[in-house]
Amino acid sequence: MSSPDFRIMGVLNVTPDSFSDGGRYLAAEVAIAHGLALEADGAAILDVGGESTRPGAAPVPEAEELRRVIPVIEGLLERGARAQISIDTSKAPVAARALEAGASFVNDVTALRGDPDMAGVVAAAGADCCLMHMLGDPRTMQDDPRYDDVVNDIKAFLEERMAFALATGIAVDRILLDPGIGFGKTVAHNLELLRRLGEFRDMGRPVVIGTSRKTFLGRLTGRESTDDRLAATIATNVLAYERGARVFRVHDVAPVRDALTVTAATVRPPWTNQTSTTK
Ligand code: HH2
Repeated sequence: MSSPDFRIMGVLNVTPDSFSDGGRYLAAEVAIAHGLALEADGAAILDVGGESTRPGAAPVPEAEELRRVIPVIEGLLERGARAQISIDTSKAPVAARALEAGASFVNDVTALRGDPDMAGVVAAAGADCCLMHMLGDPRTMQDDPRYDDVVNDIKAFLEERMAFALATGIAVDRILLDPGIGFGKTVAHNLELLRRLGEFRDMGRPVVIGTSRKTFLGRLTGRESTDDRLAATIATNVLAYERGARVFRVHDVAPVRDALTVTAATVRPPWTNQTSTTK
């Protein structure tokens, strides 16, 4: 197998109310074991989050968020996790503690707007940083979202956020960009973003995509349960790879990894078989 040109970011939610897996990994021990399993399945990044961002989610106090995520990061590293640890937070003190504990990636769904100290924390640590688009905030974002042109509007937002990040001392090669599927978007907006995802590749930074189990997939397929949205999740990730995304934030790492491995081998010529002659 040739080395992949994509990375899978496994979702490790340590929250009682995440939209698809809330509560399952609340106990640190269980979360650590799940993180190690995601790594064994092929996650190159583990995205540890202690505050749900689902539509209508209630904010979590800093002390509670720290209590949820720090033992999980420490435990993962104590058990020898080699995946890059990402902290999914919009609070600078939570990011700072997580980076001290061994995380090296900050996934801030507010794109450095939620906490005035966040950019400085990321810059000082030299951490990777995903800038994601969201319209409004999680409590209001699905109330009638509107755009002039969803792709151009989001590209302009990400350009502005990238300029801000650079101005505060974050190195350009630490920045990743994410159009924020489901964050203030209708089904039609999400589909247009996926269809035109190649336009984000032109911005010159790796594109992150997070469609995993999301509501628009349930709306399209009629699958009410988030557990039944794997096929739809795979379809969108394969498509996103083909259109240039290179980091895939998913709950179901193993099947998405297989799908992307085959997609990458097909799209990236030439594939040479170093190990066997099977069909
Ligand atoms: N989606 C969610 C959370 N964080 N980060 C990035 N960069 N991109 C995304 O699309 C994204 C994200 C929402 O999914 P989930 O973590 O499963 O749910 P919750 O926010 O309820 O914990």
